[in-house]
Amino acid sequence: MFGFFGQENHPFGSKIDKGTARDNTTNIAKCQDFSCARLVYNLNMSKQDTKTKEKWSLKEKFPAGFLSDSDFSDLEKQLLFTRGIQNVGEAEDFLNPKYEDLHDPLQMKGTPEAVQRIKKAVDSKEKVLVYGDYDVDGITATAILYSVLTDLGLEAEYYIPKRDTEGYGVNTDALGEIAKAGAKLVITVDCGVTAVQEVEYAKKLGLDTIITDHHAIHTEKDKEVLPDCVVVNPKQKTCKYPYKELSGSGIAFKLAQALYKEFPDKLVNGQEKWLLDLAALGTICDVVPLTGENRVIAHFGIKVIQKTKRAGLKMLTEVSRSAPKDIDSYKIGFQLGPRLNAAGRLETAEKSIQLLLTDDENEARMLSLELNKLNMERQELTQRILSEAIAEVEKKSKKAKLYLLKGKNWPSGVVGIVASKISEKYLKPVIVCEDKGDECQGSARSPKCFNIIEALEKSSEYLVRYGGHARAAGITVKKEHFVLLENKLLELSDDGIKEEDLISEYKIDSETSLSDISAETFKFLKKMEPFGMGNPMPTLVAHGIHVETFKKVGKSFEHLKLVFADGRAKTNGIYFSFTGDGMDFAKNVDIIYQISENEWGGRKSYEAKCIAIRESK
Ligand SMILES: [Mn+2]
Repeated sequence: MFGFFGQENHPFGSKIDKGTARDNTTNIAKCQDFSCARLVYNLNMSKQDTKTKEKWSLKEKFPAGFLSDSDFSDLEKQLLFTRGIQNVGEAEDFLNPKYEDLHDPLQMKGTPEAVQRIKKAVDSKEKVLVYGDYDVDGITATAILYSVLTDLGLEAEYYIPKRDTEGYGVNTDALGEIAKAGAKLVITVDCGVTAVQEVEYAKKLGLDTIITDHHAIHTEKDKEVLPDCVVVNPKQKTCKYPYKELSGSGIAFKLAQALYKEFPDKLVNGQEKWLLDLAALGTICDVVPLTGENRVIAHFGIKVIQKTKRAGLKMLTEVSRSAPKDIDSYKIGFQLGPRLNAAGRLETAEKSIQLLLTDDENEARMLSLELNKLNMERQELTQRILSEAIAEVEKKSKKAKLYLLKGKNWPSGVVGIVASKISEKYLKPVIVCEDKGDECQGSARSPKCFNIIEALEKSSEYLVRYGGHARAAGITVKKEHFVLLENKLLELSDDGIKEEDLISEYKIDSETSLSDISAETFKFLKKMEPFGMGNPMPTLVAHGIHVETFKKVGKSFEHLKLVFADGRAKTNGIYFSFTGDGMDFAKNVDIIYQISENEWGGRKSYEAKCIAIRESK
C-alpha cells in the first residue's frame, strides 16, 4: 500500500541501518585508573542514599512448552514471556509491528459524530479552534489536529493555556476570548473530559465543543460524569474501542486518521503517517504503556522522526547533540521531551508549537536554541526546589506514607518533576504544590502501589480542582483546606500502602551470564524496541563474577568502568553514578545489568550497564 508514494514521500520505507548508542555523560579523557581490583572502592563523594533496603527479584520463568513451536532461544522466550506474550502469533506481532495493526478510528466512541461536526465546519466555513495543553503530549496533539484542520482548508487556530496563570484544562475566560475572536467550534486535545461546567458555558457563548482526551473520567456514585457534548475518550465505559491506553496525541492522531478517510478529496490517504512523529513524541513523553497500538505508533513514529521533514525537529535533535537518524525512545524521553516541555514550564508553550509547525530553518534554529536555554534554566530551578522540598520531607514524620508539600516560589512548571524525583527516592506518593497565596496548585506522583486519582476523588471535598491518572495528577486546593487534605490523604495512604511496598525492588527478567550475550542477543533486543513504560529495557542478573579491573571516569569521577570475567569471557561494564563506598572488589560480585552498545573509533561492542552490584554470597 506504500508503493504509490515515492521513497521521498514514504515515512517508513527503509530499515534503520544503524544501532543507536545510548547517550551517556562519561568523560573518558578524564579518568583515574585503578588497574588493581584488590582495593576497597572508595569515592570522595556523597554517601549512599538513605534508601537502604532493596530487593532483587526474578520475574516468573516461562512455563515448559512455551513457544515450543518456534526458534526462539531461552532468553528470547523469557523476554517475550515477561512482556505478556502468550503465543507465536503475538510474538511475531510484537517483534514486527505493522501499520495495518492500528484499529479503525471510527470504532472509538464519539469519533463518527466528531467527524460529522468537523464536516459541517468545512461546509459552512466556520472558524475552528484546537484547545490543547502545555506539555509534550498536549502540544503534539494540538499540532496534529491543527495541521489536519488547516489541510482541510479550515480557518483554524489553537489555544494553549498558560500553566501558571490559567492552569491545566479548559477555562471560561479563555472560552470567552475564543468566542469573541469568532470561533464556532472548539475541539480539545489532551484535556477537557472533566470540563462539565465549561462546556455549558461554551454553549451559552454559542460555541460547539468536541472533547478529545485520554484522562480518567470522573465518577459520582459509579456513574460517569461527562461534559454534555461529543466526547472522544476510549476510557468511557461504553466505548467499544479495543485499546484504552492511548495518549492525548494518540487520540488526536486517531481523529486525524478518521478525517483522512472522510475527506479523500482534500487529504491524500496514507499521508497521515507523517503525523506519527508527533504522535510518538506525545506517546513516549506522556509515559503511557508502549503496548498494543501505542507500540505501533511509537515504532513507526520513531521511523518518521529519523527521516523527519520538520525543520524544527531536525534543529532540536541537533541542539541535543544528536541526529534524527539516531533518535530512539530514550532520546525522545530524555533529550527532545524535556526541551519541548521547557517552554511551557517557564513561560508559554508557544515556542514549542511554533518549532513543530515551522518550515523555516532559521526560525527553527532560533527556537531550538531558545528551548535549549530554557531547559538549562529549568534544570537549575529543579535542583533548587528539589533540595528545598527534600528538606521539608525530612521534617515530616518518618511514618508518613505520603507527602503533601508546598512552598512559595516553587513554580508550577517544575513541581511535577520534583514530585516524581521525591516519589522515586522515598517510594511514596508525593504532591508538590506552589503556594500562591489563597490557593496552592500542585502535581502528584505516585508509585504503583497507590492509586492517587482515586485518593483525590475521595478527598474531593477539599479540592478546588483535580484530574489525572492513577500515578500522576494535578490539584488545586484552597490554603485553608491544605491541612485537612493532608490528613485525609495520610489516612488513605496509611490504609492503602503496606510496609513491603516501601522496599525498592529490582525486577529482573532473566538470570543470564555475561558470556552468553552475543551479537544475536543484541539484534533481538533491537527488535524489542522501542523501550519504555510497559516494555522496559530487559534487565538481567549474573552471579559470581570476578572484577578484573575498574577505574573512575566522568567529570567528577562519579562513574565506574569495569572489566568483568566470568571464567569463559571478559566483558566491559559501566556503572553510572556509582555510590557503593566500601565495596570490596577482591571478592566475587553479582550484578544486575542491561546490555548497551558502545561505539568507539568506529568499532561496535557491547557492554554491561550495571544497575546494581553486590558481593556474592
Ligand atoms: Mn496527556
